[in-house]
Amino acid sequence: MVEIKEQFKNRLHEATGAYIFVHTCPDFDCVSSAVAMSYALGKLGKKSVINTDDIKKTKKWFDKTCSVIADGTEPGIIDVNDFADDLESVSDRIFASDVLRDYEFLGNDPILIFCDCKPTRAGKFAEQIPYSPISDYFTDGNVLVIDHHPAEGQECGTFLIDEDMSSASEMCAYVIRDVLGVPFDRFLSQFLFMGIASDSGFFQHAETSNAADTFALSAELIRNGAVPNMSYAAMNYGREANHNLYLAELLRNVRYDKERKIALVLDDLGLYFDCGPGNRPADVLFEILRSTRNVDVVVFVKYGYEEGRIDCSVRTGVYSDFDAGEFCRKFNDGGGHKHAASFRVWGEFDDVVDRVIELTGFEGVPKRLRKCS
Ligand SMILES: [Mn+2]
Repeated sequence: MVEIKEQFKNRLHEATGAYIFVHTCPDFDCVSSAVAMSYALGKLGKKSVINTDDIKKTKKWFDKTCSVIADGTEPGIIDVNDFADDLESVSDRIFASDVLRDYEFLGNDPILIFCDCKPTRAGKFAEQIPYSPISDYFTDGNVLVIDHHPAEGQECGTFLIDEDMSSASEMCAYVIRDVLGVPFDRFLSQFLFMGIASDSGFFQHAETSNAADTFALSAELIRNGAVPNMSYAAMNYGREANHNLYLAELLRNVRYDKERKIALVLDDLGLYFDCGPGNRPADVLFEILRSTRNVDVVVFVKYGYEEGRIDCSVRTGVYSDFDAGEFCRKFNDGGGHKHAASFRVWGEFDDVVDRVIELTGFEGVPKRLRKCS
């Protein structure tokens, strides 16, 4: 279990309020951990705001988790209306603002909490902080980092970093329970469970080093109201039929290297426009490919949401010794874990593919040889 420094604990207790940040391209884990921290601090009378690079996605993950809390309520036992105020007040704290503001209601001694990221990975806010009205708060003692991505050299703040953790939500759960002393109610349990389940691929990435703690904590969250099957459904159900079309086309055109260790998936611009970026497959595609015999590494080069931007995600199999995080850090803005990482660059699609091929040592084979060997 993660060890929490005294300095970290003290600062959390002393702070009058908190600016909470999530990483760029927000996912269930960073949103859940931020919402849970905000909610738990609220229980202690400390107000907070959640700053996000992408309000649409943040609200989407937030709403999906709330829908589980609503649907998962057993009639007659707990009334979801009991949580209505909490839901609303947390939702109000997710700010859509493009610029950082100094909010008076956070008191005169606020802290900055980075959930699932470092100050440098807080999207557009990362550059703003030093020039913003909250720059005075941005000091070593005021910055708390809760992250399970590898440490990246010297940065501002007091760190709680543990690469062994399943998710930032798991780390936040320990902070909330053991440092803040806030009990897990249904709201906290569902959000924290969602982050853990999502980042662990519904527990399939659990490794021996920490899995026992992850499962024990998850059991505690389920006992306190998290709903596993509905969490899975909220994360994965409701796809458009176009998603399957996109998936089928990409799978048909996968390139394998000579030894079939690397599966290279190249996005298709036509499909991207026809099916819509929201229908582009990700997790399903990775699961199909990395469970294919011999495949060790899956690299997916994608068109970014803005013109000229190329995104790339890398996943590796359980037995792989390829370090996806190390590979992605060779690119500007790249980062992640050993088994799951990504980067984002600006440039030509084909140039990025060439660079990926060069750096992975991918040796392609003529198409005719790729037929079921
Ligand atoms: Mn995470």
